[in-house]
Amino acid sequence: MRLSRSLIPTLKETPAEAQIASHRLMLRAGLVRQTSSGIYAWLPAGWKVLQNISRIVSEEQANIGAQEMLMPTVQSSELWKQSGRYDAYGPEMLRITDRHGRELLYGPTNEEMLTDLVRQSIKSYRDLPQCLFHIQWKFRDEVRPRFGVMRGREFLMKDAYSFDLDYEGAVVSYRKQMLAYMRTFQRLGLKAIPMVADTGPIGGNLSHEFIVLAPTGESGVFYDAAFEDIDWEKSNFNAHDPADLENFFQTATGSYAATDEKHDEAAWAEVPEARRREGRGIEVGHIFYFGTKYSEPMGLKVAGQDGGQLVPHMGSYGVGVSRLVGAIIEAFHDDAGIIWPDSVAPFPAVIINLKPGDAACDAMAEQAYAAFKGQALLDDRDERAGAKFADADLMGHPWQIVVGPRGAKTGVVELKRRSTGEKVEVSLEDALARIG
Ligand code: P5A
Repeated sequence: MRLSRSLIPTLKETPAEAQIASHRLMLRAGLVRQTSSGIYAWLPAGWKVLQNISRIVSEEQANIGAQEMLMPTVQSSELWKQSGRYDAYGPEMLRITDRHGRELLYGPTNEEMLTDLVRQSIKSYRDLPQCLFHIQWKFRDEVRPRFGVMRGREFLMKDAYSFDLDYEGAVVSYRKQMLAYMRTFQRLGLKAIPMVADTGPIGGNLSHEFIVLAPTGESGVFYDAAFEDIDWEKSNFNAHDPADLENFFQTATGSYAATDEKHDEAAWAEVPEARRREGRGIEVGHIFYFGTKYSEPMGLKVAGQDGGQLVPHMGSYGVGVSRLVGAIIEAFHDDAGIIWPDSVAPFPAVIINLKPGDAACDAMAEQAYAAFKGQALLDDRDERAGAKFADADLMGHPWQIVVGPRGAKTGVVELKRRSTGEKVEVSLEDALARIG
């Protein structure tokens, strides 16, 4: 993308309405703009980040055998009346009436809709287990939308739903999702800790929240430092071997970790003092086992092996995809701006042409740009060098390739790594090879 021709409206001044670093930086780096309270447009660079996160989430879901699909945002009230949640959900649900006077709603979650779809097609125990997910916009009319995309009214969620024959099967599905979550957050560069949680309007009796540590987080957290050292991406837990899954689950939930709502002083006292950590955190995921809470009232049944009928046990598993953009920025920024982890950066590199119009600089910058096949950002604006450097740091590209008149003559660029600030003068070929 050529910056001179792009809608990436960076801001020098700090927007007054933004209270936390990630919200300020998302506005300043031109990632999003608010269109109504708690509702955001994702501008080109922001949309790329959201897609990168979605791709990682989706790959790790596939890795545990979940199937991707897409359900609509608008739902009929009928299914919610069957489950009993239409009235219970209250003012957080955005209710709509169509021209025929039918009651519709903008989905805050999809337990009912998927239970209905499975009920239409699954008739036998042989068809289970099933696990399906989609990445789709949700709407919740939050009383107090705040902190930008962290607590929005419209937000992007990955929601998965599992259907098993019995409790034992559902526990395996639940643990697989937990493993997928630990791998997902690690690939995003985040240390997330699973904590026992309340189930709220989703319901059920087993639930974990995944909390990323950040001083601006909405939840107070207490945890054992044992969590800090586990490398989930590299640890070889096999999601398809139940014994190994059990082993994983013990590792993930065996040490003390709780949000302030669930904090237990007696259990905390047993954690050796040197390992006790207290802080604040952001809830980036939440998983639930709720048995037959939806399958029973909605009449989802399958024929069992012995001729009888079985009511499937279900769970649902959410990741706050748009909230993650904010959480990642909370974890990775400095005074100058965002520091994107390579896995989610909107562009792997920015090529800064210090002197557009200079034939040698233009030729070298274009050569570098062409090597990225349109995936990098080319700063070809007619701006001062200082402004370009400041914007590159603000936008947080992992690498900066600086092309200036002196180097352009000798085939040398300056390569800067945003995360360390390290700068080296190398040939363009070497720079491209290092970025990989
Ligand atoms: C699980 C999947 C559910 O809705 N049903 C389907 C279950 N769980 S949840 O905890 O209510 O939401 C899942 C994750 O979505 C994110 N989230 C939000 N992100 C931005 N703005 C909001 N207003 C918002 N509400 C929820 C959180 O990351 C949460 O863990």
